[in-house]
Amino acid sequence: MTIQNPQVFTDKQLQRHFDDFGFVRINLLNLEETEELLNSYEALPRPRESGFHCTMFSPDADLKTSVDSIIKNALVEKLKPHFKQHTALYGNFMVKEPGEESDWFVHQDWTYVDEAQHVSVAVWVPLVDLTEKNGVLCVVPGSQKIPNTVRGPGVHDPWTDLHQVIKEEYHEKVFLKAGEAIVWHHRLVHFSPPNMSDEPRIAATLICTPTNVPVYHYWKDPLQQGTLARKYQVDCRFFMNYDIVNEPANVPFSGLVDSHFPDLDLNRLKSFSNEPVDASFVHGPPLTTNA
Ligand SMILES: O=C(O)CCC(=O)C(=O)O
Repeated sequence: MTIQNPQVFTDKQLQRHFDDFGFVRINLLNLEETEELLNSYEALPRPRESGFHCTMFSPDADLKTSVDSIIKNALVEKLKPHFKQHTALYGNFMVKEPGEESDWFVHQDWTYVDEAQHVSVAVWVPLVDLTEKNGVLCVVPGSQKIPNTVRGPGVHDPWTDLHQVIKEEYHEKVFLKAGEAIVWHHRLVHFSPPNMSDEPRIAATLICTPTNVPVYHYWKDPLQQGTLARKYQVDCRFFMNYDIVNEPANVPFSGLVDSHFPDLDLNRLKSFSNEPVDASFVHGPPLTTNA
């Protein structure tokens, strides 16, 4: 399959970094804006939870809808100067409470668009400084170049055999400051270790897709053999009501798609990196200042 590399960013330097490594860093929110978003999170009527939790996995559609509008209000205008033509799909808070159970696994995000032609991104903004102790975000630079374009609940993960080596050594830690954003390609492999500090590590995230391009969700029935995934056309409302486990309902079915992709080994993964990657490698400071 030929994969196009459409432009996401207005800034050429950002775009080049994104094409090479699959992510960029942007100074997005100032101190006041960061605090305001943190206060909005604290004020939410939500259950007490432990480990890693995020609002998009909540069964409470009202909570998800409130979070979506809080995050869009905080981030959309700030992102406008950076994006050529991306729009916000939905927002979500991702939280690591202190403790071992807040570990979050090595993965790529779901597919949101037809990736043969389009690129979708996650904008992830920690509301506290990231440290070695509190669950820093870790990425595998260049991994977005691996063209497994059908991803979603139940779809086989071709990275399974590499999870351990990625966690132990083959990654880069991205020490973002509170209010700074990382924007990653949805195929970028990433994870975050547990939060072993005494305070929750709270982040806001916004999924963005190219304007006027259909949004899809792939779902594979875990009880069914084979590699066929079901494809649905969805929108923001879908994600406010989705429970992830059950088959998507009340959205147009767009057909069956083969999700097969061969399992990866470390040599294949390394061939996609532009530079040696190890756990001590850190990219420089953010590439832009506040817009
Ligand atoms: O919040 C985190 O630590 C991990 C975020 C993540 O994996 C995601 O947004 O897909």
